[in-house]
Formats: sequence, C-alpha cells, structure tokens
Amino acid sequence: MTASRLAIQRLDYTPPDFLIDMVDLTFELEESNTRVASRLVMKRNPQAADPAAALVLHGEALLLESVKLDGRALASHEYELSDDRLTLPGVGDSVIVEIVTRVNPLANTSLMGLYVSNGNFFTQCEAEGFRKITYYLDRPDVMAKFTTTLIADKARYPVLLSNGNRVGEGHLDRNRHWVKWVDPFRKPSYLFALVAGKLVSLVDKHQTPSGRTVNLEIYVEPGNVDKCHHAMASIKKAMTWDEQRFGLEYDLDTYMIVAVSDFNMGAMENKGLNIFNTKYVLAKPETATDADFDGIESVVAHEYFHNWTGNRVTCRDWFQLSLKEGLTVYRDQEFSSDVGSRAVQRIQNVRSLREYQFAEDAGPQAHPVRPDSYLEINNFYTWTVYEKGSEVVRMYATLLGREGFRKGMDLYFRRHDGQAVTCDDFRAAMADANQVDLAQFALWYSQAGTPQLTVEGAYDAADRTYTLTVRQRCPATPGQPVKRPFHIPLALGLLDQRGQPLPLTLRGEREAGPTSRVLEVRDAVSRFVFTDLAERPIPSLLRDFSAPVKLDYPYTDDELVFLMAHDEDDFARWEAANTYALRLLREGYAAAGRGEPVVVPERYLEAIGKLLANERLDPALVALMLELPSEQYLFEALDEVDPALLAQVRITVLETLARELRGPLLATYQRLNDGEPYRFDAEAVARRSLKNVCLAILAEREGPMVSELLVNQYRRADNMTDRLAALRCLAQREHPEEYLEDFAQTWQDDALVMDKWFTIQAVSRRPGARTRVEQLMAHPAFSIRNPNKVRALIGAFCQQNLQHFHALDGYGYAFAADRIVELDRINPQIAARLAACFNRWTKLEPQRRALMKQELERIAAVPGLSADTYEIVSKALQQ
Ligand code: B3K
Ligand code: ZN
Repeated sequence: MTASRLAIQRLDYTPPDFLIDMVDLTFELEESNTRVASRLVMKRNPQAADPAAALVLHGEALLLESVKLDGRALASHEYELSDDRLTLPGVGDSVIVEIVTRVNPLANTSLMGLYVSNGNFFTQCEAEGFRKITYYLDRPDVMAKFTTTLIADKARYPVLLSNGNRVGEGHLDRNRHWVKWVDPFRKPSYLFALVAGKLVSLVDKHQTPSGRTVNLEIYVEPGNVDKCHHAMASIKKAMTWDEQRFGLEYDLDTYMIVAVSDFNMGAMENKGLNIFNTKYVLAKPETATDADFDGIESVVAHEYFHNWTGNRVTCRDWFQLSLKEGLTVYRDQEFSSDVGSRAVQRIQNVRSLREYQFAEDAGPQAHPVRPDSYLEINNFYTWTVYEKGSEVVRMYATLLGREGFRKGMDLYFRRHDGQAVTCDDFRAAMADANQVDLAQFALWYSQAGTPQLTVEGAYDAADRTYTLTVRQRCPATPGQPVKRPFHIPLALGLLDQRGQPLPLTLRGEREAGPTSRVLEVRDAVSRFVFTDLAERPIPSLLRDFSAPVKLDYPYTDDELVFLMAHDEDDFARWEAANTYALRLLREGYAAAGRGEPVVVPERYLEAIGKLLANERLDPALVALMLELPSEQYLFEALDEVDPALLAQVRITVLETLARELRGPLLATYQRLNDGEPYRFDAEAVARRSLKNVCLAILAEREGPMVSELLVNQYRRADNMTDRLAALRCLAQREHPEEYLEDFAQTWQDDALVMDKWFTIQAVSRRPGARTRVEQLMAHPAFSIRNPNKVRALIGAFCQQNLQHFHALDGYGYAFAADRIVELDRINPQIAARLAACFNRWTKLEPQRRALMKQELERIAAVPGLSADTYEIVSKALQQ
C-alpha cells in the first residue's frame, strides 16, 4: 500500500474551494492512446473555508499534455503535479481551465475509468474513476453540466454514446466520425459515462403520464438482441411503478442501457446511460433461470430508480452513500413486492440480510450505515450500506405509514432536487413532513452492530393482561464499545389457542385495537401491557421483519409448529419454520460434536409433511419453508466452528428428510412436474421453485430412482431453471462427468451459462473438487481478468464450498491467498471482495483459525498491496 494513503474521515468534510459550472469534454478514442481534452468553466465557491485556496484537481494514472488557464498555456513550473493531484496556485474567482491528457484504456485492467472490453470502450466512474480519465474535482458535491464529443473510427466504433441528448454528429478525416452529447442536468463526475463500439440495440418507447415519450434503447453485442426483451419489459414496468407509487417521471428524452461482459459489479446508474453487467440484461428461458429473470427485473428497476434517488438528488460526500443506495434498494424491493409476491420477496431479502449483513456487522468490517472513515471507498459498497440501509428506510415507512412516508419523500424532493445532500437531510424531510421527532432514530445511521432483542411474555389470568417485556442491547463493534438504545418498530400480533388473531389493546386504550400493530421500542427495557385477554396468547413477533434485529423469545417446539400453521403473517410463518430448523441443526451439530447421532425430531417431520400435503398453500412459500437455513447462516449461529462438520450435519438432516418424507416429497415433485411447456409468470415460477426444492432434497439419497428423475429432468427440460436444478444435483453424485461435459458442449459459446457451469463444479462436495477448480482456471472460457468468471469459479469455491475451502491441510486458504495477491495487481476491487472470505477467521476452531491467520499475514506483507485489499486484510487481522 502507498504510505501516503491515509484514512478519510467523515468529520473532516469541508465544502469544495471551487465549483464547476460547465464541462466540455472531447475524446479521441484509440485503444491504447486516447486523447482527452477538457474545458472547465469554474468559479470559487462562496462557501469555501479559504477564499485564496489553490485549485487542486484529482487525477490518477494520467499523462498530462497541457494545461491552460483562461486561454494561456502554463509552463510546467506554474503548476504542481503529484501521483494523484494537479495543483494550480493563484487562480482568480472565475476561471476557464483547459487540460489535455492521454490515457491507455487497453492497459486498464481495474475496470475503473475508461477501459476496453471485447474491443469496445466503456467507463465506470463511481466512486472515483473519473479522475482516471482527466483532472477534475472528482467529488459528488461538485455538480456540473456536461457536453461530450466522441471521436472514433467509423467501422470499429459505429455507436458512440454519452449522457443526455445527442445534439450533433458528422464525419472526419481518417475514416473517423464524431457524435456530440449534451446533458442538461447538473451531475457529479461519478455519473459520467461513455460507450463506443460495435453494438446493436433493441428499442421501444414509454409514454409518461404527463404525455412525454421516452425512447428506450438497450445496446448489446451483435447476436444478443433476442435476450433483451425481459430487460426491456422490466424498464417499462419500473417506469410505470415509479410514476404511480412516487409520482416520479423520467426526465430525459432517451433512456439507454448498455451491457458489458467485463464489469466489477451489477450495474451503474450513469445519467441517461446505464451500464450493466451482461448478467443483469441478457436472458431467455433456455439460458437464464427464474432467479436470473428476477435479478434482471430488480437491477433494471434499481438503476432506473436511481435517476431520482441518487442522480437528481445526490450525495454530499461518500460517507452518505446509503442516502442513495439504501433508499434505492428499498425502492427496488418495494417494486418487486408490488409486481410479485410481497411475502416471498420479504423472506428472500431477510434471508440474505441475515446471511451476509448480520455477518458483516458481527465481524471486523462492521461499520455504521453512514461510515465514519475509510481508506478506499470502493470497500464500502457493502451489505450494511445497501441492505441494512434499505431496512433503515423501511423502518421510516413502518413508523410513519405508507402515506406518511410518501409525504416525507415528496418533501425530500421539493427541498433537495438538484442538490448533493446528507442522510440527516433525508431524516429531516421524513420528520418535518410528518411532524414527528426522529432524533433517536439517527442512531441507526451512526451505530454499527445488530441489536439483540430479548422478549418475555407474562400472562396474568386474574387481570386478563399479557405483559411483553422487551430488552435491547447491541454488541460492541470496532471503535464502538458502548451503544445507546435504538428506536425500534416492533410489529406483532397475538394468537389465541385456536390460532385466531386477537385484538391488540394496550392498557389505557378505550377501544379494541387491530390484530397486528407496531410498537415503538425506545428504551433498554420496555414494557407493553395488553388487556382484555381471556387466555394466555401466543405472540407472533417481529412480523414482516419490522426491524433489522435479532429477536429471542423462548418458543417451545410446539409453539413454532403452531405458528407455522396458523400465523396470519406469511413472513412470521416462514420465520417459525426457519427458527425450528435452525434449532434442530444447532442441536444436531452439538450432538455430532459429541460423537452422537444427529436426530431430526418427529414433530418437525410431521409439520413439514403437513405443509407438503396442503395444496392450497402458495408453492413458493412452501419451498422457502422447506429450505434449511444456509451454511452461512448456521456458521454465524455457532462458535468455534468446524465448517466441515457443520456442512455434514446439514447434509445428514437433508438425508433424513429425504428418507422420512420420501413419499410426500415425491408426490409433490410429481404433482408439480406436469410437463407443461415453460411459462414465465408468478405461478409457474412458484411451482418450479417447490418442485426443485423437493428434487434437491430427494437427491441427497443415492439410488436409481432419484438418478432417473434427475437425468430425465436434465435431458427433457425446456428451460435453464429445471435443467440447472437437475445438473446441480447430478454434480454432487457419482459420475457427473457425462452431464457436465454435455452441458459445456451445448453452452460453450454462452459466457453467462458457462459461469453457472463453473460454479456448479466449484461448490461440489465431491473429492477432487479443488484439483478441478485449478484445472478450470486453465479452461478457455475462464479468464482471471473477467470479474464474472472470478466470482463464478474462485469466489464460489472460497465462499460456498465449506468442505474443500476449509480443508484441514490449509490448501483452500493458501489457494485463496494466492488468488487475492494475483488479482490485486489486476483488479484491486475484485481482490478486496475475495479477501472477505477471511473475515470470520476468529469464529473458527483453533486449528483452522491459525491457518487462516497465517494466510492473512502473508497477504498483508506483500509489498505494494492496493489500498482496497490492504484495508480489508488489515481490519481482519485487527480483531
Ligand atoms: N452505484 C453503483 C455501484 C457503484 C460501485 C462502485 N464501486 C450501482 C448501484 O448501486 O446501483
Ligand atoms: Zn444503487
């Protein structure tokens, strides 16, 4: 790591010394030598702390050709140049700066700034990539109007795109052409984008309620247009939803999406020109699973929603990242809930929140939703900023109600359209629009860690009252030893012994209350007394997961089964099944650790059997209730973990289900495996999900009957969801080679399908998986420079293959460390993401703990490590 790289502190924020009114950029695009000419119309910021400050521009890996100040070329002694800055002293109050730089996009493997992928040009500027294109005030609170002219070879780059509206084009010498774009909206540099290349497009139109027509264009490489229809349908759905739910319309004449196969993350919301990972655009039933289709719909919506929450109103500084990300995740989750099943959406979101965000919040990288410091901002695009951030936004909606939340949003846009603001500004809009005090609520932004609620219930028969005592505490996190109590919305219901919902009337209330309500927990210990109850009720707590907390209530097994069957809240029904399954897995793990057999209680088997038999239930919900808590979730629930034992216990439980519930599982599978041609709609997706969960459980037992089911499904499927579900199971059984080869033969030319093939092998429990992963790194479809490939093969092995990654000879850890060091030189962001597989080393049993620590130390000692990887590894070691 470069020694000059110091942590940036939130409290050090100062307004910029200069502002930029207008930027005029001209790119002469050539693969290894692109010329960038920039003309900045600037003025001093009246809010600046130092009215005589020098003009300091950010810049990295640039070759500076010339600088002019108000038309006068500067000699090299008139400015100062360092690795990451260009300093111009003695600048007046308003000034025109003209800079020419050269960059090498072909050599840019970091995929930040301007780079080449498959012969086409792309940019990625968030968070600080623009400074790799030209010298600039590369910070989100400097918002300017951009004009961009692109010049390139006509034949190689027929399509030239940038933000805003296309205002002119023409021909030039040497077979070149130019296109000029003007973006009428002020924006920070992180939202700048350009694309140039040989691309084809799918086009459509959308009519806004105010009567404007928006052109919709999706650009992909030739041959892929037939895979863009779902993405196009998703844009239109998202536009309509935002108009109806939040009264927000799109503001430019054209909305463009471009798909690229080399991309660090999912997608990027550049103004008017979103750039997407191909994974979140390209899909047809033969190549994409139902989960892929859902992912596309929600990422397309997410990026579109950023146009208001992120672009029109942006972040003052990067510590406020959750202002746009938490809010936009909340918006995309609400969209998915409204166009699909709300309960299923909620359960899936909560499941990943618990698996990944709770783990992050309990480990060495724990940070508040609004962090206080960072070495490398790209490390803070985290589960906490995104998913916990979205839970924080959701809590406003839970506390204020749907209408109150809408009032807050309206006020937020009225006050801040066109501005760069803070999380406090958002909270103030919510509070002011509803005239409520949200001061204590601010702790959700500043305190890290997952609050723990412990709830007790006491029934007083004489008094006919039921008292709930709620205690909250929050564990210490790095730099935050002591926490104050949070303001927590706790949604709940009470059921009578027959499963009927009871009216919830708090002591002092005159009228009987509703059967579900939200309590506001504000103190370390809070008590709520419900009156007029004829018998001891069964509480249904944290309905709809009303706050991102862990809740502990001493349910008996019988009560959990009761809630699974009767709760009127679908989330709570699933939660009861999930709690019961977690309980039996923990007990199984403890038993296995003592050398005793793993037992699955009869009571649980019976409850699952009943679910399977009940054809009136939503199959998607039954599928979710049937799925055991993941290995990741279980890992977090245990101490001194032996990951191999954990994985084995989970398999033993699945085998038991496969044996004891063979009849009902098979019957359900056969009922849903109806041979109907593929359809993509909610009902068909739900049926496939339950069918394939049943199949996966049945496949945990060897035997010819199940093999035949798997092979038949693999061979006969007319869609990727079913084919992949079968292949995934086949890959864990004896002799999967034939099917894996067949799959690769069929799909060798489809990069996204080959990613699935890599992952299936990377997560295999079969002996020899690790050798296979090494062999696959040499496969022609693999490239260590492509982030999707790294995630599909190396990431999947290190994060999802518990048995082999945690092998006791230390092979997996050494393999991961080698790859992290290798990747760090190619693409630091991807290296740092992979390094997260070492975060939880202190939770392991002593032998593996020592092995992992050794590898972390080895990485930390590598000279010239990027700030990205250094930050993750050093924090992991500090715990
Ligand atoms: N805003 C981008 C993420 C940028 C990540 C930079 N390292 C995508 C999104 O959240 O919509
Ligand atoms: Zn986002």
